[in-house]
Amino acid sequence: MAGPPRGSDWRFAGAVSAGGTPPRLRLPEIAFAGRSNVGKSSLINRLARSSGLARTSRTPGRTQQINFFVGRDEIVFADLPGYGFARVPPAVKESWKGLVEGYLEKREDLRGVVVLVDVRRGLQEEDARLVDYLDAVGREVVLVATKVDKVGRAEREKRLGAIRGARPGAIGFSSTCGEGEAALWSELRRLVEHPTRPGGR
Ligand SMILES: Nc1nc2c(ncn2[C@@H]2O[C@H](COP(=O)(O)OP(=O)(O)OP(=O)(O)O)[C@@H](O)[C@H]2O)c(=O)[nH]1
Ligand SMILES: [Mg+2]
Repeated sequence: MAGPPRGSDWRFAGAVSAGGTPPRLRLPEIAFAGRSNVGKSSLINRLARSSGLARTSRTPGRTQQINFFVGRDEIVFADLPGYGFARVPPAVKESWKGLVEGYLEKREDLRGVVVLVDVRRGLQEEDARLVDYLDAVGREVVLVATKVDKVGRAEREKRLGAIRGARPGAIGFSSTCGEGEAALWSELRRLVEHPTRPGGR
């Protein structure tokens, strides 16, 4: 990558719902996962410098599909549906699991998964379970603690310290002010240019 793709370098490249087939893009891919409303789509828009690329919303759990975005025919971002929202019927939970686990296990060009947590909440049970699962299936994980603009400096350092105790190298991020953007891009560049198993076969 010469530099991060920006703005009009990006395009929507399709979506997949439970039971469907994801688009074949044949480019190094990074997925973004985390609780509903944690800020996955906002982070994608920030990294892409394209405000309307991924749809953001105040209503958690609206999207039950994986959306794919291509940046300059060099990299793909996959926006995964969020988990952890209250009052979902078991059938929806099952279809989420089937869609996301099938994707995470089988997607050939997947180079790594950015797992987002809210800096104020840290790693909750479902987040820790996802990270353990990704470690177990051999996927690279980049942990991002987002919405750091919502807490003061002292509080932020304390919370980031706790999160880094569980996952050294976790990146503090804000989609609002752009903190952590360069650090995250440099991790993504590493995953794209120096792939490890299983994405880099
Ligand atoms: N202050 C602040 N607000 C944020 C940040 N990131 C996201 N938000 C807000 O949090 C809400 C949810 O953001 P989304 O990006 O839609 O979250 P999501 O993880 O994609 O949610 P789902 O697609 O439902 O799983 C929106 O109101 C965003 O504006 C951030 O870094 N700082
Ligand atoms: Mg979203």
